Amino acid sequence: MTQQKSDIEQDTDRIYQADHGEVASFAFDGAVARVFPDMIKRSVPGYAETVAMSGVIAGRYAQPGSNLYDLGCSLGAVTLAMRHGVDSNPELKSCRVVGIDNSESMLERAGHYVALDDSNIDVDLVCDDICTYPLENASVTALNFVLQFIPLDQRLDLLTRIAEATNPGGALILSEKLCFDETEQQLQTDLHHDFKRANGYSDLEIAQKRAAIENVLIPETEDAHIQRLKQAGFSKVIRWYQCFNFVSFLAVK
Ligand code: GEK
Repeated sequence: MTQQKSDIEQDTDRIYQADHGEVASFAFDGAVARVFPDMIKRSVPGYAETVAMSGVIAGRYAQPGSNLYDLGCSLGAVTLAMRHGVDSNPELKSCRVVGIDNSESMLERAGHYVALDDSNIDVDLVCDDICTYPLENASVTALNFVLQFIPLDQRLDLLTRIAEATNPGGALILSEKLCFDETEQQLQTDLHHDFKRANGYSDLEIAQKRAAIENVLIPETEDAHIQRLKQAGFSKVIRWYQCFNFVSFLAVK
């Protein structure tokens, strides 16, 4: 069946516009999936660059016949960026891109975007928990703005499984919200809120989203990330990008 663009109409994010009184914890449900492209673009500084460069990085580190994983793929923006990062290289046409997310609402919409996309590289979308899904023969894995939602005590195990599944010379792209020491934290938080205000969010929306996400998204420092990536089995880690309090690392096995 041909997919129509109208199947995937997106809304402007107004989830926290009205006063919620008691704000419920944030969840990746149908309402969030429907506004997700607008929400992430207006909330995560540097999101568009991170997606686009994930495709560029995939083009450099992909290996023939291997899997490229997008863990916590949401609507598949990075899945498709990685697909197009490799599809012009004939040596990489045997690669497979696998997008995994445990939100059915997200994956359903991701399926529409993949169906509308045109490329000779296979894409599989899997609804599963990235903490248990078996990974193998990976050359590039993207974990973009997802580790921050995984319980702290499961993060090393996940990164170790990714490193073990990664072929020598393969890479992990890890993008996260960071936390900082006290002085820098205030400055970075102010800049992040300025960014959200500049994108049309009101102070009420910013405050309610913050309350909803407080116990769900747990950021860590840059040092904690770099140390754990090395402990997990990656030999070289660089910060290739930062925009305010959002960062992206490239970890090579
Ligand atoms: C992007 N990477 O567009 N297993 C599978 N999926 C999970 C799990 C889990 N245990 N925990 C959370 N998720 C995307 C953006 S969004 C980031 C990623 C954000 C999924 C969750 O369902 C959601 O789709 C995604 O991780 C996080 O570059 O909204 O800030």
